[in-house]
Amino acid sequence: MIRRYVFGSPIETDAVLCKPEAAVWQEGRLLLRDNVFCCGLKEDEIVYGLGQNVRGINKRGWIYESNCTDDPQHTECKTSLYGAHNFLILDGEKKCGIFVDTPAKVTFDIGYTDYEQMRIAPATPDFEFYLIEEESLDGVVSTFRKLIGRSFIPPLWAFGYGQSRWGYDSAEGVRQVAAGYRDKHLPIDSIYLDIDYMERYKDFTINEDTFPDFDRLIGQMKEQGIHLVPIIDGGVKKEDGYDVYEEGKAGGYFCKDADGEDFVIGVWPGKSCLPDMLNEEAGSWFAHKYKILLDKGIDGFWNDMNEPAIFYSEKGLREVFEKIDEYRTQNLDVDTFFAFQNMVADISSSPKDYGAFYHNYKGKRYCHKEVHNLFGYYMTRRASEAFEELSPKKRILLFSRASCIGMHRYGGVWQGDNSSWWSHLLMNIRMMPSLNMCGFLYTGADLGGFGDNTTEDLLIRWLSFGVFTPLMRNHSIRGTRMQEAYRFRSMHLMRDVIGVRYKLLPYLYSEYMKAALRDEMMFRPLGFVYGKDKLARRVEDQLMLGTSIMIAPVYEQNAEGRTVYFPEPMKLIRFHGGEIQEEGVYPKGFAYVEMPLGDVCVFLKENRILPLSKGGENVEEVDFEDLTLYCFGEKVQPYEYYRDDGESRVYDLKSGIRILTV
Ligand code: MIG
Repeated sequence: MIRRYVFGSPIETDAVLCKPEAAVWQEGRLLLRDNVFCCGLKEDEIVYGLGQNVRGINKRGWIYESNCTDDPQHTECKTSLYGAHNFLILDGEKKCGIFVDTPAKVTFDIGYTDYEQMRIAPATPDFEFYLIEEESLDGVVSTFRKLIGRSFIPPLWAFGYGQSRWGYDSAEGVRQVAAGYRDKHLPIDSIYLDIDYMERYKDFTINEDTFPDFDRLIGQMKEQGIHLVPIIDGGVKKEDGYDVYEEGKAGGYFCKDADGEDFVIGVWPGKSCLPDMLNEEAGSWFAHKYKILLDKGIDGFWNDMNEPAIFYSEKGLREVFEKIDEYRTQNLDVDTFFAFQNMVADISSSPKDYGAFYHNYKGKRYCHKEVHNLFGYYMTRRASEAFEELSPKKRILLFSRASCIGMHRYGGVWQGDNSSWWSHLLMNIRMMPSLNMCGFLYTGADLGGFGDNTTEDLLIRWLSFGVFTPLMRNHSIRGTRMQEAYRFRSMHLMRDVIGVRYKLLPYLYSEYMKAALRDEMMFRPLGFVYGKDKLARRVEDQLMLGTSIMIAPVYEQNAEGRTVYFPEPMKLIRFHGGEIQEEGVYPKGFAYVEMPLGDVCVFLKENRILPLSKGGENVEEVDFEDLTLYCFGEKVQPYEYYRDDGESRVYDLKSGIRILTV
């Protein structure tokens, strides 16, 4: 059951495709006071959702904000990351979903001020509010997902392993990475190009000095079964003679300040302008520039800096310099020193700047701050819509850093600038189901960690979880320890682990596609499946993956195994040294399971089938028909195995699904 309420005059986000008729607000469990929705939370009530955010799968006990933010310090004290995902689920006696549809900020106080209270506060009085009630948690999710439309479907090759780094600054460097993998028989399907490939960070250009003959590089990679995936940034360098800038200026495609002048910000290339992604004409103009790369044979992109990140605005910078001059002559004391210091530190992505430029969206002018959360969404949507036209037959890989519900139809998300910390591996695990609820199925984190130096064991453990995430990409920031798999002493373990991905691929793709086409989750918290089991509901570090298996990754330094909670009897399937070992059945309850570095363990449910392939060194090599079916139990249920060509844009559950039996 869905109820839709309209408050004030909301700005359309296009998050919901088919809107039920609006109802008149009636107080039930939720009370509305001064634009704040409040309700009590029962002692054992769990609150799920909010997509990409800090902290647990159960969001209770903290305060969150939906406010797309470029902040690379993903610490527990934060309240938002790159996405604005305003959907949550109350798992009390009744199961109830809540979606606040607005492009502006919303604050979710989920038992932070008072553990027994939830308060949802939209920043403006104009928004739509959806209440969903269903029998089960899965039911709430699928009703919500039907409302917001089918999730993005990437090409099959995008389920392969990818290597990335900010700092592959020449074609030669990229060739070395490819050779590093291929020579050592480490499986790989893609190499990502960060801003290094561009000429002075200009979108849709290629640095001719460091990447001469780019077309040849793409061809050489293709021959080795590797896709190159370039980055595209949200800001366009302001430079006379640069065709993208000139066209954007002439066409009036950039966001304007209050005086109607192009709003100038500083990002990677220095002074830049922001295409008005929300505007259909401007956004589509920008999106058609991807054709320059598509024409070269590129078939995947990642959209970055689209919160949008702003290092500084021209005006903000001027003000800071003026203020600094004032401070120069002062005796900086406890008040003035920190004010002085913060003034420079707070110059980036400042609320002041977000309030200083405008969009032309659906025929109206809006200040950016009113529609802030739509920028990354629309950048990605416009690109995706252009791809349908430019590549009608072939799917194109696309994922974004900033997002908002609605964008899930057009692309995936990566989880942004995490760090090489064990706690961020755990955060990656927890974010998967939360994002799935909100429609984001194609997602993953920077494996090994983006910021700070990784370690061999952290990378192996992170890859051992990454083998399950649809986006499986190792990425890191320049200046840190290199983290390509071939650089480590235990390269053979990396090979084993990455190899597991390719054995799992038929199952993963099948589960992904069923989740997408049926509006379901691929990763579920245990409480979704074992809702009556009090212990299962509290598990925050194990996940159900599809219909057949549970996973319980190791996320602690020096651990040689871990305690696993079994909500029902399950059989351990262990990937070890390139082999697949069937081990014992664990009864319901807790058990310590040995998981030495390099082993990947999955736990198979009774009477379910896990199909595994023989693997391969890239997706193309995997034989999706030559499967071994693993199972145990007396009444093994048939497995719905989904397959398609992995490339065309026609999806059909009926013709795609085949029943596997033992
Ligand atoms: O502000 O392009 O999240 O993945 O390597 C840094 C450089 C800009 C942020 C992305 C990261 C990428 C980096 N970018």
